[in-house]
Amino acid sequence: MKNRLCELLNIKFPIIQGGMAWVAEACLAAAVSNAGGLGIIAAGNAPVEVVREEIRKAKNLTDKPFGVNIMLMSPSAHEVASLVIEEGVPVVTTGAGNPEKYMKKWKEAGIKVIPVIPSVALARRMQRYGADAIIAEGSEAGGHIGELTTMALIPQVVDAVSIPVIAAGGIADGRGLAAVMMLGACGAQLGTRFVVAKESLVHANYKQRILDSKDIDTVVTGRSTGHPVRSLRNSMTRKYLQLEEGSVSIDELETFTAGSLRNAVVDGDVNNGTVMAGQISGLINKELTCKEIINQIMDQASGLLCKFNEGKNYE
Ligand code: TUI
Repeated sequence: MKNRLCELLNIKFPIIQGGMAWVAEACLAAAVSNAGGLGIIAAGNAPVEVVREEIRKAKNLTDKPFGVNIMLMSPSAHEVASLVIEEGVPVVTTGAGNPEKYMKKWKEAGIKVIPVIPSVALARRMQRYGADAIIAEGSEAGGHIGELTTMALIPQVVDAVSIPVIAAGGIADGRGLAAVMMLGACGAQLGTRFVVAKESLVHANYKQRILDSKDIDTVVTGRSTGHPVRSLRNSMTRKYLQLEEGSVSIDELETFTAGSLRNAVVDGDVNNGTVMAGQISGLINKELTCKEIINQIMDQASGLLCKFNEGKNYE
């Protein structure tokens, strides 16, 4: 299944690990890259020096390519945008905003630029600004989301651009990868699946909440603020939704969630913290190594895609 995405990124399998704030640090990213996918370090809201340390750590843990995700709403986004050039990071993904003001300098530095986008308009715009590929993320995803589902978004984006499209949102196994490839994607980005990897350093309570969750356990908060976020339902989301129904200001809502992702990921407070996770959480029922996750996905997807090629898909 080596395709033009694998060639572009110099990786073995078309699987990218999501750039999840607080979760996607050097150990997880290196494990994914060592298993043949593309590992990603998430800068999140971290100060630039913390991100630099993680990049250097990843360089010691893998000789394979890895990327850095820049969360564009972060106060340190601007500095991290220069850091990736200084550190010679081969791939940059971006989220939660439009990265066009940085794209020229990243391209000049030889970085492969892959923005995450929630709509056709933004996909077209990113291609015009020189993106090497795009990640089209459906609203099944955890964290900050757009409006469209993966099923509706992917084929429309695929028809609108000529660069490789990577699908994200709602994918956790080989059936998901095969399905998005049928929609025209060249690969998949997985977040929630890699949160529950052996190499993932998130608190055991966070992993357990995902392992225990079922299909309808995620909820979207923050629609009224313009920054909708999907996470597992808990006392934090219940209180937030109550506040959101009342006449609380956006500032107050944002203050209410400040630090809450860290509380869940680092301290394991899965009741009062924000447990960001996608709708596919209910499918995840075992902690596996990154290598096991990637090998299982590739075996399952290639089996399905071969069967389809042989015309046995209706059996
Ligand atoms: O970025 C994500 N997922 C995230 S970021 C995050 S940290 C955060 N926490 C609270 C509020 C906001 C962020 C947690 N999860 N996924 C990629 C993604 N990007 N989803 C949607 C977008 C997006 C949205 C708007 C990309 C571009 C965009 O452009 C708007 C514009 O400026 O034109």
